[in-house]
Amino acid sequence: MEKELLQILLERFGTDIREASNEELYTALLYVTKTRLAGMKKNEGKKKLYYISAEFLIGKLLSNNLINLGLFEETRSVLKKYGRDLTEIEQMEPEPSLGNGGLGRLAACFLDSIATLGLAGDGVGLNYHDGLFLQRFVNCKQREEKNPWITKDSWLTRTDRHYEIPFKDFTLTSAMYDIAVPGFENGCNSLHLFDLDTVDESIIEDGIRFDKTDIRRNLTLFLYPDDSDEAGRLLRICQQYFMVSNAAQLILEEAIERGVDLYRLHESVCIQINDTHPTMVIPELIRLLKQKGFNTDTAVDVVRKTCAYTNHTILAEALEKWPVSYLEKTVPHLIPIIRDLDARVRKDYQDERVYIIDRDDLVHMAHIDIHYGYAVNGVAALHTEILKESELKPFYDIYPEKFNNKTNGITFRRWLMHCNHGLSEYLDGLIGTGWHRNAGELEKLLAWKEDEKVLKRLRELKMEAKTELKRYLKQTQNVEIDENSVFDIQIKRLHEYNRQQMNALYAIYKYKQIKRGNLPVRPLTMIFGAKAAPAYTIAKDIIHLILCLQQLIQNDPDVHPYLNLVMVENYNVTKAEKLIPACDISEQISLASKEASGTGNMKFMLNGAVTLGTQDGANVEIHELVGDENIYIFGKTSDEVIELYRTNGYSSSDIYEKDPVVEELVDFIISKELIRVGDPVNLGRLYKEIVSKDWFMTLLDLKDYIRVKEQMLQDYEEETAWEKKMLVNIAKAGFFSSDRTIEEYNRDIWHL
Ligand code: 26Q
Repeated sequence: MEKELLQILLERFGTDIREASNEELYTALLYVTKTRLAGMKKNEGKKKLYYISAEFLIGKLLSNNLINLGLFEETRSVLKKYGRDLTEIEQMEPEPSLGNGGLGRLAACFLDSIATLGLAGDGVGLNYHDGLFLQRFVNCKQREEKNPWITKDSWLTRTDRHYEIPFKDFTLTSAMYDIAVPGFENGCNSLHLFDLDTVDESIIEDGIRFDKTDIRRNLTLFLYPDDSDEAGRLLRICQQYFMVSNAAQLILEEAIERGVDLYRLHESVCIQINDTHPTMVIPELIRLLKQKGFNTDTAVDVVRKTCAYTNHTILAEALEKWPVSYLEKTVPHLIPIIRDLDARVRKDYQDERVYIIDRDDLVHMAHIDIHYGYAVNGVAALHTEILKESELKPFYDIYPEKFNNKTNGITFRRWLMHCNHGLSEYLDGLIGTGWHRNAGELEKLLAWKEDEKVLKRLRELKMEAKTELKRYLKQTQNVEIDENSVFDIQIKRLHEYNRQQMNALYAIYKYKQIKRGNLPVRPLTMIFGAKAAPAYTIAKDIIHLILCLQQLIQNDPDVHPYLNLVMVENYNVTKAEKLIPACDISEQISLASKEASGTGNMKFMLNGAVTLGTQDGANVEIHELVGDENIYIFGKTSDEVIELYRTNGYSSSDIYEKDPVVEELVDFIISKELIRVGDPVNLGRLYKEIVSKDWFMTLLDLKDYIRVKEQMLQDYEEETAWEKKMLVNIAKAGFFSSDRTIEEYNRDIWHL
């Protein structure tokens, strides 16, 4: 490593390790690492997986690649020898902005595990130039800015694969870029990202506005362009079709190169459809096979045996339905195929609920996946049960054999080895390094459950991570936090079902308690991180509430010594890596039945935080693993919630009117104290929404939430008992390794 690094620094910058700037050192390390990656053995096998996804939230790659290449320690010590610090250097790397939340981060963890297990499996997606917007806070409001992340020297490698992608009025020529995906001490796969040479960033006006109709120039600019108007929705369809037509052409071309008989494609290829965004790959593959001489029956049959679908949500607004007229305006050549797929369904089943095209001429993308794929999976046990028993019941009745659960997982390489060196190295010393590959070995830690020294060391390591976060927030956002306070963290997409508003109401509760002289024994630091979709008004109002509370609390000398509230700007993977190791209380408070799985919950537990959560998604499985002692559960169950929806039995105004405690907290949203710092329009709208609608039932669980959180803060003071909870959470996290998840996908679905 040292020789290569010195050589590149000399050739490119005429400098050496001691004298180079951090930026020059980063670039040189990028080059050395890329060269090593290029020389790695490729994972191969008779059958190859293609994981198609609109998002790959891969995070920064330098450290992770070094870890997986087995070069991390060496690099760190070479740099140290010259007085340089890898942590500072990796800050120079821009974070790829190719995802939004859980689904995209899951895809990234899966790529790591697929490569680590030595399986042949590539990711396929889009090379968004600006990805998800960059979030700024101005006057307590979110402002969206463009987020260019692709620099001259990057992990992307341009390939010479190009495909012609036909749209209604024009044909576009794609270009494929690759990012290497090294397994942990194993072979390498690729992430293929498709792009257009004609994309033109200069069409972006102020903020993130641009001409949505200029497809040639805008196609791969942004992830999730605003689709509140028709032009935005047509652009989304064009993006999706561009992604899957490229994927389908790549898959067939590679199969032919490997000498595969296309009539037996399913024996050599498997396609995983990550949510409904890549669904059009099904009709597109059928179209391409027909062009190659297949009759329709055979094409449908082969494609059905090749594709599998993962569902990540039951939220109605996320289940994609496209009007036939939109497809007519963008990809009319798919319409006869989709109509044919619908006709086949109608012939076999006389149940409107399972049709592909409904009576309003809407194409239900998930229905295509379920009828014309061979497997359907949910992402946590509870979620899969809900799919089978309610959301997708009519399909489960037809195809019980297709449905299966694959509880999500996370890669421990990034979410412990990379993000928490202190804890990771301590575990190595205590239980050996076997857990790096075999996460179940973390259970060995249980042998130390009664060992005072080990328990104290866990607390010290948490304190070190908290101190590091304090330093980072001071440096990046100029906020002060107290490392001796309890760190209570909620980081995830801003959505009403995640109920950040409930956490904000807790902050109001605490604020009022302190004002009344009920002072906590230890200060509390509440940390939020979240982006709101640009067109999601209420989500932005919730951000406004949180930022107003932050100002109010930080400027109140009575309150600030006991309570602090910080919203981290532009929450992303890099920030998650700083926040998660430092967390004491992990907030997982979605309305039961709404969070398909959650994966942040797993990352926190692995780093010794204790969960405060509802009986939702993977929280249920965490609860089963750690037991009642080591998790704090509150709120209504998913059965109770589903029943309330079914009977229309929830009324937030009832609770608000009957319960003076709830009323007082909610009223504070429009109090003169808050209006003084905030905008009455946003606060008034949010107040009204909660009192008169509250679709995600915040007020239903509010009091139970406050009660359990108070209990948790009290228990935090029982030092040894709390340390044991930390230890058990770490020890039991092994099940949530994405290596386990991928082994299950391979065993039950892919058969690579
Ligand atoms: C749909 C239609 C129009 C515009 C956008 C969308 C859209 C975009 C993104 C719909 C859904 C998403 C993302 C969903 C997502 O991230 N789901 C999360 O997936 C995780 C991995 O399985 C789970 O852990 C989370 O519970 C789930 O919320």
